[in-house]
Amino acid sequence: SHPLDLRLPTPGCFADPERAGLDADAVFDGMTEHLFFTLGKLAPTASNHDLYMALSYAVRDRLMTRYLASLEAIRARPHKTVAYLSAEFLIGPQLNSNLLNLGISKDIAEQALRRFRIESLDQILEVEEEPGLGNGGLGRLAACYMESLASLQVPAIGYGIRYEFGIFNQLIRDGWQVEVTDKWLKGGWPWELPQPEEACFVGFGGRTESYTDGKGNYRSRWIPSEHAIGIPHDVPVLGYRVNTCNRLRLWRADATESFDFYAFNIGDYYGAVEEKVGSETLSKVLYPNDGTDEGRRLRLKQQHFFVSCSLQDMLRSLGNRGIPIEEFPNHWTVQLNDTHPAIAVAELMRLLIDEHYLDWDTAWDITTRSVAYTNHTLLPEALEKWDLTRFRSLLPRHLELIYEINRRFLQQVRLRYPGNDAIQRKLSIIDEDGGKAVRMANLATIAAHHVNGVAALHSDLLKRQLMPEFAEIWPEKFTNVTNGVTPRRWVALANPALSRLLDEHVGPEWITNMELLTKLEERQHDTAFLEQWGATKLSVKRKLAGYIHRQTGVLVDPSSLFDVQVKRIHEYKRQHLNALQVITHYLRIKNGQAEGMAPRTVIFGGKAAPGYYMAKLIIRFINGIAETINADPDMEGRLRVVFLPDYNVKLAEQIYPASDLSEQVSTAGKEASGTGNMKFAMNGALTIGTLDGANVEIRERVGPENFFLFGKTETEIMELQTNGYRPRQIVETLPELAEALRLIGLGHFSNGDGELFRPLLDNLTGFDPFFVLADFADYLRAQDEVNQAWTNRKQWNRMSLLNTARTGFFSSDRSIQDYCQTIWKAEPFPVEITCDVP
Ligand code: GL7
Repeated sequence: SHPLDLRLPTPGCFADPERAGLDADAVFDGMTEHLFFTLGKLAPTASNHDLYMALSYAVRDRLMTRYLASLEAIRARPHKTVAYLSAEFLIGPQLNSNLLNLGISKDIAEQALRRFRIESLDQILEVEEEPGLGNGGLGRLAACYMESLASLQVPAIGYGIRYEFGIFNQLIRDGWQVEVTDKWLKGGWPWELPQPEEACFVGFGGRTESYTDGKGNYRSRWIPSEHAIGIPHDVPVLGYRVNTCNRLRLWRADATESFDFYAFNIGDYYGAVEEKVGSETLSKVLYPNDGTDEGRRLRLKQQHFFVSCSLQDMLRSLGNRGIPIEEFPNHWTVQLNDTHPAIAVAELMRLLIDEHYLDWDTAWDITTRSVAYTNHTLLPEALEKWDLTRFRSLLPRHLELIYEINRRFLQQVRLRYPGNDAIQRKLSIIDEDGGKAVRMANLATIAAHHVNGVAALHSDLLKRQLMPEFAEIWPEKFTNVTNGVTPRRWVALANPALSRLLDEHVGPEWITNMELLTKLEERQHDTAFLEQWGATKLSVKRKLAGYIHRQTGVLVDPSSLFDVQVKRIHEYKRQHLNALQVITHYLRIKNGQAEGMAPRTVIFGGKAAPGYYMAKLIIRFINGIAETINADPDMEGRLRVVFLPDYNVKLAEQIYPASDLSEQVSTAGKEASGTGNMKFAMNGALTIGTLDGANVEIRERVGPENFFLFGKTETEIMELQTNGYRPRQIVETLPELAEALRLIGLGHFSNGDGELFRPLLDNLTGFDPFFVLADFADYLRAQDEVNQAWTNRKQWNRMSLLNTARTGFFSSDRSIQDYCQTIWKAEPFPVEITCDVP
């Protein structure tokens, strides 16, 4: 047994890891102290969760010097800081990533853990709850960007919402998705630092009035009817092996007071309680929609809440440092992650004009020099529009400001296109067709100094299809920054086996310079190395096979081809296209036409928005197919289908490294970028995909011979749409498809219930809005190619190696460098720490 040792840890810099408190003894000491003092536990009775908490606190202690030094560096020598505004930050588990970025190896952590009788770090990582503060790609992108900003030593702050309940947990019951509340805070979350003294007030509702100020100026003021308080909860974001530790500032809403005493005195007790409850529910729950706008009033309230707090915080920090407000654009560059924070345009104008008494032109100049906007989707159902009446009732002053912004802008449009009423109607912030509404994308585009799409194709379509008139007025405003993902989480942490191989053959610098991976190409004909490459993949697949068995009871063969589609369930992402292909595969085996078909394990994962009926039916469909196929003795050793429940960051970290084939099969023109596609390719999976989003660039980089392309192009899809598309005719020409649809209609995958999947069948054979059937034959052809390639394993391993070697471009470090150079004009600012300062 080990006696308690109460020495304080000495966090420091990397020059001297011993003194920096990053060795096993120091980690053990830190854990011991936190177990005793912070958690009130004795080591012999500590649970794995206690030890997780203790290790997390010990690790967090070791971030503090860097975190405080980073904040102090900016205060002492102001540098331009990136403010990344996002309604979602899907940051994933924190412990392992902080260990990695600090430089506490798994071995050191395990030396410390063994003294608590824990053999492996994984046992402790397993109990960590991840904060699901995002839906999918958009939220995860924000998290990768925060990590890369810190690793590149760029001063940055992420601003968002600390939802009490994140994205729901998904259960599968009788093949259906069941949603369960995500109580991620229940065990205590050790990674946040609440800062109640930096709280901000936010108003809602009420009315505006005009008045004349002391200088005889005509002004407006807002008298809100309701308030909320935002309490910052800060999460340190450490860069990889650097001193920069930025801050993710998440706002939690609190009621302004425990009682409205006036209402209380006049006897309206319930009215008083209502305000309290109303403001407390503001940050209660994340809306579980991925790329669909529901126009809910509470969501607009959430948006205004976190945006207002964040802008007030930025202005206050200038004030604290004695920097004049006119300098705002030199100190802050404000990035709007989609239109969710677009109310920032009006709120910044309001703060500058109403609360800091600037004139319109100065305020507009400051706003437009600070704000930039990233568009993440072209889908019309995702473009946020707020009903005008509702908007006015919640944000009356903002609506006045938006009218004035619009009036001035439309005047410019009028001068440029005299008499062109159609253009004015299209560009106006106010939608006048049907019920009047505020179009947030137009507001963001008019104010932003840059508007960017998230992949080359998407940015091009944004300019040519969604906003051609804006692009004509401001050609220089529109630009592209192709998305990226952080190699720390998605390669180093998720795939230690591959990382060791890369360290050995490329050198450990790949982790901050992914372009170095091209060095792997030297090995592409080295038989022994290719075998090692394949063996590494197999070892990771064994781990996933174990997980699949534990979770679903299905036994899968690790040497079979792991064919994977994990992402939110959406019709445009076409999980049903993949499912139909599985049925064809099944039928070929059944009909004795499967000679030469390699054993496959088809893996699906993803959540459906709770109100998205068709997506939920697709989940039921996949589970129905899985049940039928996995129970059929003829399929034994040949075909397995798995739906892994509750796809999240933690599960993703297990899946990407264990995949052979990455399914990226969206209808061309619909997926803005995709980022899972990048994680797969980096980890050596080959892609079967359409020319959509970043698939286009992935294919260009890995080489067309190392990518299984199929499907209609965006242009061809558009042509089909205009010339009239008849899916039923396609069925008539494709017997395998007809047979698959017939079986579904007979209830073959639903225990004889022929009605269950009727809506799906009707959708596909009626309108087929996402052109599933139009791409089906070509998809089968590409799947046959996959099968062919897989049978020559050496060749496959070579293609896999080239995918890893050539996807360095998709590191979020590259994306962030792009943003810094073309949009933010922000630069690295290394933080120095002297070792002897505790
Ligand atoms: C998304 C896109 O759908 C996705 O293709 C993209 O990779 C991601 C990040 O840029 O943004 N847009 C969107 O509204 N959601 C996305 O995930 C929800």
